Amino acid sequence: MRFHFSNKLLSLPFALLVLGTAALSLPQAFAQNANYDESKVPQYVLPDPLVANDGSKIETPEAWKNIRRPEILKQFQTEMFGKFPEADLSKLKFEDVMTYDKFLDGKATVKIVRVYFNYPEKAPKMDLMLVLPNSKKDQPVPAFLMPNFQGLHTTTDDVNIPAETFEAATRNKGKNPEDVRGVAKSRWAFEKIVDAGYACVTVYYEEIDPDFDDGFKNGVHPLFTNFNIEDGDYPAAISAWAWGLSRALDCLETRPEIDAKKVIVLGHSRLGKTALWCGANDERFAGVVSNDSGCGGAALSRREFGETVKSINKSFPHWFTKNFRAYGDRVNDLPMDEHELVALIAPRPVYVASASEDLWADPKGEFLSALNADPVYRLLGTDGIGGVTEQPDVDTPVGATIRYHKRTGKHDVTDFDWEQYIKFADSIFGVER
Ligand code: GTR
Repeated sequence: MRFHFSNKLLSLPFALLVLGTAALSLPQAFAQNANYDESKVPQYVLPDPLVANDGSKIETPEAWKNIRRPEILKQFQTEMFGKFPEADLSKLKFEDVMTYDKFLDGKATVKIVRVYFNYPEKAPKMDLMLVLPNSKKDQPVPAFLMPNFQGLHTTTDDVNIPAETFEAATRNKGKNPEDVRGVAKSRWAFEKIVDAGYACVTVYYEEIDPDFDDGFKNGVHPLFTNFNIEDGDYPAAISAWAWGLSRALDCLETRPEIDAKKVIVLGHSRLGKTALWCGANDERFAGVVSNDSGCGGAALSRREFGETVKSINKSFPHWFTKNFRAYGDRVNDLPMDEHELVALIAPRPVYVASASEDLWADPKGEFLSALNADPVYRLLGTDGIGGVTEQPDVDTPVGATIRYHKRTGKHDVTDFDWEQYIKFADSIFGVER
């Protein structure tokens, strides 16, 4: 980056601002200069999920299913995330790698199952870590599927969990794998999950597609042979990660330990965007949880509060399609907005969660997406967001088939979040406690 200063411009505050900003990463600089003032949110009109492209009203579940849902799905594919490729299931192979039945002082068994996407080629592959409740041995259990950010062994201090997936970790380059063992453990409430009778399945997301802009050459992208990288709707990184999670479900469908009709896909932050997109495309998932997914996830693009379409495309060009970049200065021209991403999950239960200090992800915009998906959920015969009309106070979960909370605190996944997701799963699967 080069700066040209005229003498007139080079005032001390300006120079400090430029130097200060130059020392920051691109996302940090955007975050510092973003709008966090509710009174500056522009006027906007949301696209109506129940009005078809030709202007006709969608009044029946059949019309939603056959006309409107495909239209909205196509808008997200074309303008935002890219296509969601079909899988060549004949190329998938699953291999048991490890079983360890003394996890959590014997409360749980960890199984690691390797998924080859393109067998007999050994790469790319991903390792799924299944944390299974020993109290439910010999019976299939419902599961949360949640990708992790830094490798399987960062979810726990237990040295029996191998650090192999670390190799793929672009985030961890140059570090000793053991130095990051357990660094993310506060995000993984394994004990609460297995105590409640659920399994938790995780995969290191960069095994599916490394998270940097390499022109879509690495990860699973070489398998997307039916698509042209130059096309504006080429499946970008979020589509690739979501596609990988669908392949994880393919694998879980073969596992006697898991009730694959009862899998909830859950993700935090960029992986919350991924969970929403995965659940929108893959209707086998019984429910979806978006934890602090923000811009490109649950937050409405038109609010331009916190992270914006313009800044996210500059910071992370590889997450979205080329077509999405054109909307940076004209979000109102997007044919869709993020409430319709939530609506694509209908009638299946969805949970949108925010954190009070996570203004970058626009908690209010996340809530408004959940709220504005309600008409679709109601048309499909569910109780939608359960009559909620206002964003609730902190730490007050609300809703019905669509749920929402704003937890006190920062951008993170905490025990409070997990307690709500377990209750959400209980309600979906009819578990009484
Ligand atoms: C931020 C990005 C967000 C969110 C987050 C994350 O830098 O701006 O959209 O995805 O990263 O995934 O941790």
